[in-house]
Amino acid sequence: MLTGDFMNPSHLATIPPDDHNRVRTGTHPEQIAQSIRDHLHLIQARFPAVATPYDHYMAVAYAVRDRLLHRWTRTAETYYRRRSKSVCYLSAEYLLGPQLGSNLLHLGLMPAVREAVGMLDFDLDEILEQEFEPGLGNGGLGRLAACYLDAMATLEVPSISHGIRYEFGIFAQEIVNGWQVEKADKWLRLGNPWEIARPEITFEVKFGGHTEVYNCDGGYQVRWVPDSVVRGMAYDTLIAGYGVNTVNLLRLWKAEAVEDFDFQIFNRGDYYRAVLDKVTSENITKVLYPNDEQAEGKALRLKQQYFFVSCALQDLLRLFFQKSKDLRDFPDEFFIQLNDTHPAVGVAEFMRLLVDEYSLGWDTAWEVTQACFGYTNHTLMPEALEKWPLSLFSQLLPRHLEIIYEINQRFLDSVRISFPDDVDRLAALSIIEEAPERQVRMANLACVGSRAINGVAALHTDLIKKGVFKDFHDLTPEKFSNKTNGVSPRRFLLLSNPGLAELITHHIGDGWVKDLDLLRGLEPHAKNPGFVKDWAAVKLSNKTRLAEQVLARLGIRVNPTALFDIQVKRLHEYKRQHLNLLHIITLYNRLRDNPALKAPPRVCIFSGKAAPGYWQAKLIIRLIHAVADTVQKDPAVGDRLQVVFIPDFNVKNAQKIYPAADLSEQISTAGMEASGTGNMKFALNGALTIGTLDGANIEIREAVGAENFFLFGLSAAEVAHRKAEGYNPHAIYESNPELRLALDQIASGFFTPRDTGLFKPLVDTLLSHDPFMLMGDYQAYIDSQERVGLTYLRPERWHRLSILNTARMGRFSADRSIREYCEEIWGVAPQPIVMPAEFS
Ligand code: 26Q
Repeated sequence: MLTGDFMNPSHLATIPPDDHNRVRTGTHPEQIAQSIRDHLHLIQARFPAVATPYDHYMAVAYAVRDRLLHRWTRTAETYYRRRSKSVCYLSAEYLLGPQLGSNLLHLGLMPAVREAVGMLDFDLDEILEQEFEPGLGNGGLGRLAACYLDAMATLEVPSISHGIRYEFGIFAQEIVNGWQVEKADKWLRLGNPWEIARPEITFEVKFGGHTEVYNCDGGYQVRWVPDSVVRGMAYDTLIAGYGVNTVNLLRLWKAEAVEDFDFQIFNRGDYYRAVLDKVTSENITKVLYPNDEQAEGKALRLKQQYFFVSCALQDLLRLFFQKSKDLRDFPDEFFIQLNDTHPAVGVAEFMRLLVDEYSLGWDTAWEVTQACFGYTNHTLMPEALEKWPLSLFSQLLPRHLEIIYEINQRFLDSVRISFPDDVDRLAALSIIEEAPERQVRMANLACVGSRAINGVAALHTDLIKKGVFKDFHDLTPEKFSNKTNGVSPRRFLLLSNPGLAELITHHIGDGWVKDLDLLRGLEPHAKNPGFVKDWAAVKLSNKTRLAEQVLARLGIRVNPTALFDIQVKRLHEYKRQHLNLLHIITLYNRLRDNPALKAPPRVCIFSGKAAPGYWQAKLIIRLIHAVADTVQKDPAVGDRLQVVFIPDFNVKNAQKIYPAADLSEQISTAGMEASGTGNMKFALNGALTIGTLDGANIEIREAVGAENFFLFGLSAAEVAHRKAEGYNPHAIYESNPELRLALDQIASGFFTPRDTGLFKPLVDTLLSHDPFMLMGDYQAYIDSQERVGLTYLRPERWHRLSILNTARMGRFSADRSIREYCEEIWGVAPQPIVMPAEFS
């Protein structure tokens, strides 16, 4: 009998809807191999005989992306269904690093993909090397954002993050005759398999023009009539949690021309202007500004900031209206976190959207805004505080300036109630700086508009409360808190140091990957000579691997058993790479004077980029090379001292460097480095630290114990005190013969005989005012380095300290940081994602 079941739609519905997907996104090596073949053939149009390693990389990446996608669908659907409160993270920078390796780890697909790739006769390690990393950030701040994406997804925290899809990321650094040369970073040239273009998700962003008041429902509303409009288009990157089903979104915005707008001009026959407008629009997201810690008042930079923030907030409101109707509920659905002041114009933009576009009354709009913004400060350097000249601001964002005036007026009126005649206080709190030039202070806007303000290490938070934000802290101390930075244990241990990860897992299990405090379980093993030996062997093999790369790239042969003394970070006078050089020169002089000196062979490694316009930083790079050459050529020191500069510090190179370090250099002038995160990556990989009492160094030292940390130098309070009482660097130079010799050598051209005056500007700065107090810390640093050398001569002890160091680094996981943000600021709870049975 015909039951007609085959015609019955409900019967069809019993077939798992994703059945074919299960095959397409299956995790058996055969299925993965088939998927790679399909991509190579059907998407990339390549046949095996001509496919390059890069083609193989693309095919594997697409195959992995397919497997991320159905987890993302499930995640988005779950958030939607549960109406989960989400974090919206706004950052102008994300320094993600290579995606393939970390995605394989997070999805648990490394072994299966390795096998699949083997079946196709490809080589996974070669494939992993092919990737152009998205270098969409300058340094610490951008990399922190990337570690936080990892932690949010791993902790199953509902989040959507927004940023800018720069066509050119941070420049590639080449070294020519010892000088830094910048090359454009064409990371998108061969396509980006990780992004999903969303031509259907676009928003218009206005610029310039004027505002008008009009009558609406018996009241007044303001209309902004711009003189140009740009369209933002979304590009999504999927961010997978480790060992969970959560896949969150990083949504990056690209600027495009708005054709409609062009057409008006076209019709008037102004073809050239229309084409020009297209170019101008697209310029907005062309290139990342390569300066950190130095705010430059460039119009294009403000355009970038406003552009991405406006797209993000419009998109957020779109999502909000999918769930709810009443904007007063917005703070129950979303929290918006500002990564520094770069997205702080968002406070004014959100007010504009609520008041002008959604007709909310001012008071209600302000209440909603203040309830859902948080601001993280990342700097103590006054020159890094963003300020925009009023003239520029009003030209680009006339409506926002009106809104800022209104916010400021109401805010200052409220302050006046408690402090009626305190003009200094009012001037310090004002969002508008009056002299020497009228400017909008973005940090003040962020503070006024936010419910929570935080620093990134205990000392940093203390210093901002007493310094730049003192008046805000007096007013609303409850808004302030500390959230010490953290790093991803997945990327900076599991992925980048597989040898150490395996050794650790062998002894304490693999729980540490998601609960870094479990590393404590290593402590008892520090007494076990067998374990110490294995630990030392892993370090040696990491050092050997780095030595091989140094030889291949630079032609320099370094001794892998020497002490690897490493400083890698952006070049900055406050980070004091040149203090490190003064030690190297002193050690060199001592070795020449006394070949019997009791000191281990050392390889001093530097890596880092200088902002292209930062002359002193570039000169320090040149000096590193000059010293390296001189030392290398001197038979008197042989392999007892070597200096190497590894060009183009980026995430990929960093992952090879941290695991090979014995000694981590964290030597900034106390009170200048907000936190530092490289310090955490080194220590997690078993390097001991030589450092000042600055940023997170202080907390690292507390965690690992004073005996694992070579402390030296003035404290932040002492630095301030010495400056106040009249600091005299020249007197220190006069009274210290070894210091004098080192500086005289630099100044007289000992390291650059063919250009003897080259480094005079550097030495002049040190001897005249020495703003970063190298002279003041020199002797303490040299003495501390001597202790380092003597400790390294006792390998058993060194490795035992190294083990304890790693064992006590649990607190510096980004997971801990994100948990604190969730519980103390965001009010967002984890939402586990459960896959339907057919995917399990
Ligand atoms: C601002 C305006 C115009 C152009 C560029 C900028 C700009 C860009 C990047 C200003 C600053 C930055 C980056 C700052 C940064 O990386 N700060 C670091 O943040 C880390 C994470 O919190 C800390 O660990 C470091 O201590 C801090 O220096």
